[in-house]
Amino acid sequence: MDYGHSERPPGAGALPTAIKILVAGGFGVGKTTLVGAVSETRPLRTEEVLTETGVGIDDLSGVETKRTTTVAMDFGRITISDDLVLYLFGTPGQDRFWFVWDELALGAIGAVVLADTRRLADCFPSIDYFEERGTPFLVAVNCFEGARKFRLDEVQAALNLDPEVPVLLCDARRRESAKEVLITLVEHAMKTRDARRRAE
Ligand SMILES: Nc1nc2c(ncn2[C@@H]2O[C@H](COP(=O)(O)OP(=O)(O)OP(=O)(O)O)[C@@H](O)[C@H]2O)c(=O)[nH]1
Ligand SMILES: [Mg+2]
Repeated sequence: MDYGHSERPPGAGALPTAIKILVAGGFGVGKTTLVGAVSETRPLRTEEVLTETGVGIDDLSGVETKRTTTVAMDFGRITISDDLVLYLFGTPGQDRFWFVWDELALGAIGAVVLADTRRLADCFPSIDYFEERGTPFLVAVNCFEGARKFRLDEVQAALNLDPEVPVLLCDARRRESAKEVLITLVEHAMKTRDARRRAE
């Protein structure tokens, strides 16, 4: 049966809004882990095994057990409510894959920048990228065991973030924690958009 564009079968409800979100940050901070933890579909991964070729290039300090790296992107989907579905795109963490970012960033309403406090500076390139493009983002500190615990205001100061950029702690392996990060980002992106509209 053809329901056309506006007519939908009884009980089908309105189509949910689909929102695109990027998950960025330095090498090995847990981007693939986060997308996998929240995704309700089997996440698409483009992992390649880390090989001898990467020795001296890929800095494995802190993630010595890491065996693979993302070469193109991670993709996952999460339904937040009846009217909101998030599509997640995890970026590759290594500098040599920067060319993928512009494609991935198209149409994204915001970005999660994952950070590891043992290697905080690794998220500077991601932060610069989103600041330059005016893409709303937040910083989520992925709490690896044994990582020095910083107060959130210390992270904010160390990264020289605008006060309105949300900074929160998360565990990228836990679905509820990752979901909270995503909801905070959507709220932040909406608030930023409204503020920009008012300023126009
Ligand atoms: N202990 C601990 N390990 C984690 C956590 N998050 C990720 N890991 C581990 O850290 C390693 C790196 O995780 P990935 O999710 O591959 O990181 P990534 O950011 O996608 O890495 P690239 O795509 O290579 O940049 C993996 O071995 C994970 O199992 C965490 O919160 N705690
Ligand atoms: Mg990855």
